Amino acid sequence: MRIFSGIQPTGRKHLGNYIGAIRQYVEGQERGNPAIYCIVDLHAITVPHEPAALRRSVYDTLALLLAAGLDPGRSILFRQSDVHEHTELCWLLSAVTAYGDLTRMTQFKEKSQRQRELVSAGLFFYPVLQAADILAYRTEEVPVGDDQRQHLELTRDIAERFNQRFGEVFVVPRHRIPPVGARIMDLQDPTSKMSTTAESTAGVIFIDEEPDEIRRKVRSAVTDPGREIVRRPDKPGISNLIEIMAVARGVEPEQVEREFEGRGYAEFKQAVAEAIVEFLAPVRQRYRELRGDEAALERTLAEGAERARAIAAETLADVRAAMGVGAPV
Ligand code: AQP
Repeated sequence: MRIFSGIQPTGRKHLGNYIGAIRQYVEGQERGNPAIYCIVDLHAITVPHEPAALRRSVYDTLALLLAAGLDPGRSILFRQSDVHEHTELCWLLSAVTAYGDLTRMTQFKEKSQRQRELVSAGLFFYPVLQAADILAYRTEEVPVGDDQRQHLELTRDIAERFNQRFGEVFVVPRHRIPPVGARIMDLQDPTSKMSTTAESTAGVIFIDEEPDEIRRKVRSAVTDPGREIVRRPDKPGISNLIEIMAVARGVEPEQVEREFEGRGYAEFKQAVAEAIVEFLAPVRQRYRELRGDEAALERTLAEGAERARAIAAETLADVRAAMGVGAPV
């Protein structure tokens, strides 16, 4: 079962990225699957960015993936812009992408509204490049958080439309969204997802956050009226903390609810904070060790790109042939 997923090199990664996505990447690898993980710098330039910071962020993200447990000996880790097949495939797929479908993408609507500067055409085209990333590897399973559900549906539609029109070239992939922790919410606004581009970082826990800062942020997390520690639609703050704690401790959310039945919010929050600190400590430690050696990180990316290119180039040759593009082979 081939697995593929992409992660943006945008700023510091947060607990939502870790629980919703990165944790699943490692599980995919541990299940013994051929897994490919791509740091999508070409997606990151769809919003205003600083060139030098983008370069550094690629290394930050790779160091984090390695610290979380990805092993370049077992999984392919590479930088998107090193494999040109992604951008070519993006253009070829545009021929079977419905403009109307792109206009319905909620992520574009949200992000374009928040943009103070230029709303780039790249931001609009983002899901087509994402489809190219996934389809280039004939991926079967895509581990992602819940916010990527709609983009994944579009990828499937594009693959199906292409296969119908030009013959069976693509595998139609399916998403893998975790049953618990698929949408970690902002601690200050538990009706919005924890996000890199949140207006304030007060409700965002970063993976490399100092333990005392984690404690402070969890202590001031918004909770709900009432006293019960249960997951319920009218208790988004407490529900979010229960899910976070369940994942951090590796137990079911029901177990957390049972343990804290009849106990107060303050005591619960303190326990949640300690669970997060413990959960992130080994990653934070390894991240610090790995981040310093940029030459080693660059070597890992270069090796990964070579292996990725070999797979993507084969798919591209089939796509070009099926579409009648380029010289006959
Ligand atoms: N809050 C979240 N809960 C669970 N999973 C999440 N993901 C993102 N936020 C949450 C998942 O993380 C993976 C990588 O996301 P990305 O490459 O889009 O990274 P990002 O842009 O830095 O993350 P954000 O926070 O999602 O940024 P904004 O909000 O600015 O777009 C994906 O699999 C995603 O589902």
